[in-house]
Amino acid sequence: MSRVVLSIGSNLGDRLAHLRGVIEALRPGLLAVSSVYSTPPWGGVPQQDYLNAVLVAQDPNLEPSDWLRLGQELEQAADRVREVRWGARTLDVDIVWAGQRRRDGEVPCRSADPVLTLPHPQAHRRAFVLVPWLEVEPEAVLEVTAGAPQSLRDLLAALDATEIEGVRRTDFTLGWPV
Ligand code: A4P
Ligand code: MG
Repeated sequence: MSRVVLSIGSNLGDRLAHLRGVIEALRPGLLAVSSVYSTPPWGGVPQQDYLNAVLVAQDPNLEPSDWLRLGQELEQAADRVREVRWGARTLDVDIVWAGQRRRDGEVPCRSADPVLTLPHPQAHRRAFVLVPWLEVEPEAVLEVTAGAPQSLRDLLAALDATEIEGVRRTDFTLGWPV
């Protein structure tokens, strides 16, 4: 049993349709879906703006590695081609955070494995992740350093104001909850 926070993004082709495809595929396990944000490209590769959103999902049968595989299948279904790191893509699905449900509560997953690094090593530096995540989980915390949880609000406040201003909420809808 795991609960995950996913960041989804697209800046090639029918961007909104690519994001909506993820919602359709994950609908049974979705707990929350943020607004759709228009965001300038992060990472220094010149490319067109992205549409980004954050989802929270849960499934009794999926482990964090299953969510990664599912995300990669969705990327492939959107005809994603792996070219430049941080370059343009039809669909990017990143596991920002994962928690394992235990009898005594939920334990955040930590992993330095390059195949699945948790929490996502760039999440706290990215306004395009923090702004939509804050919208759906205002009380969430992220342990950038193990044992030192920080609120999303504090992490966001540490980013450059121009980067935060670049993340703009749109009127697009992803068809969730209906
Ligand atoms: N991987 C390890 N940990 C994770 C994780 N937590 N979630 C591995 C997802 N994947 C993870 O990813 C490379 C490898 O990372 C995978 O094999 C996976 O096993 P990739 O998707 O093949 O390559 P990539 O996406 O080009 O590289 P990278 O470093 O994952 O880039 P990101 O972090 O996905 O960033 N700007 C805006 N505004 N909005 C965006 O959505 N996205 C990116 C991509 C760059 N700039 C952006 C956006
Ligand atoms: Mg990725």
